[in-house]
Amino acid sequence: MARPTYDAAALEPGWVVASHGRRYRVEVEPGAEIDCMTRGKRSDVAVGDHVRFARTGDGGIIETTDPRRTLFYRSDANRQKLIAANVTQVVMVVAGAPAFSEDLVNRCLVGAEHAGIRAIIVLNKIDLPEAARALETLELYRSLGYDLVPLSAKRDLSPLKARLEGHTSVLVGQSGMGKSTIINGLVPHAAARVAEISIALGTGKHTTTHAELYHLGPDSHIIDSPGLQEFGLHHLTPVDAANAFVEIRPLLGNCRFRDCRHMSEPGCAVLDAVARGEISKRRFGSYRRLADELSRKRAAWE
Ligand SMILES: Nc1nc2c(ncn2[C@@H]2O[C@H](COP(=O)(O)OP(=O)(O)O)[C@@H](O)[C@H]2O)c(=O)[nH]1
Ligand SMILES: [Mg+2]
Ligand SMILES: [Zn+2]
Repeated sequence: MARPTYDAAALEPGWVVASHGRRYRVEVEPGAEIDCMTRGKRSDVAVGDHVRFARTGDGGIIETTDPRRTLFYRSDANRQKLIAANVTQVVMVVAGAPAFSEDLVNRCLVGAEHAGIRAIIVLNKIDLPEAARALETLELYRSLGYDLVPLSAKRDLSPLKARLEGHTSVLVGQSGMGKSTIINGLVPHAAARVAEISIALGTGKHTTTHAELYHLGPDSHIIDSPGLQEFGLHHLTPVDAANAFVEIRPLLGNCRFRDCRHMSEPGCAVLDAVARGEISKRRFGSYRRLADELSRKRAAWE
């Protein structure tokens, strides 16, 4: 095994509180942050990671990452795209306008289930007339056991505040849903900090082009992430996908064929539940599209 090029005893511990590409802000103690890089092409460090870094003048080089409690990430055919490490809760933010993609909601939920992270859904902008239809759509998720929190970030964030207590949460969603508005409502001076970090990490614009962690209290933290257009799940098998749909999971093992794909097989417990109306057609459609995509991906590999 190659020996590390660093002196482990000289490394300092820190907490990654902002990331953009391979540039990171690492908190060494409350209020004290250092700009760090990774070595070479390494980019497997995420906001929320506890790391060990070597000082280099006024900056640092991240050498190791401590074992993670959780890792929330997406993936395409080529690579993983880390979103946040060590979070205990994914907060999916949607709104009535602009319209949100239900498939994207399902994919985020699947990603969270697969990573073993609790997920809740915030319906923002309930002050808009379009909220009524969105709420109707989302009742399905409440019936599946997901906590659904309707609110207006511009008026009152207290319904969400209670749910953030004691958690490290990551806000995810399409752009325009109100993630930054939520952060600005929760964290005083957040907007100023985004601007400051954008300059430090060289992102240039004052928009959420990087992920960033804010402290809400001693045990409560929240991570803002860049807007999502898609949520690739190439790290899952079709069986993983079935297990990540909370209403399909308990039926697995009840199908006639052990390797049932729940597509058109006779004696399929999942298809029977769909026919009886116990599993929603919308959710099953989402599962099918995902499982289809994942099995085509595997076929291409074989
Ligand atoms: N009517 C209404 N508009 C909101 C609310 N929250 C955010 N917005 C608006 O939605 C737009 C997108 O918000 P932003 O926080 O930038 O979304 P992000 O892309 O998810 O970070 C902005 O014009 C906000 O002013 C809300 O509760 N009600
Ligand atoms: Mg934003
Ligand atoms: Zn089946």
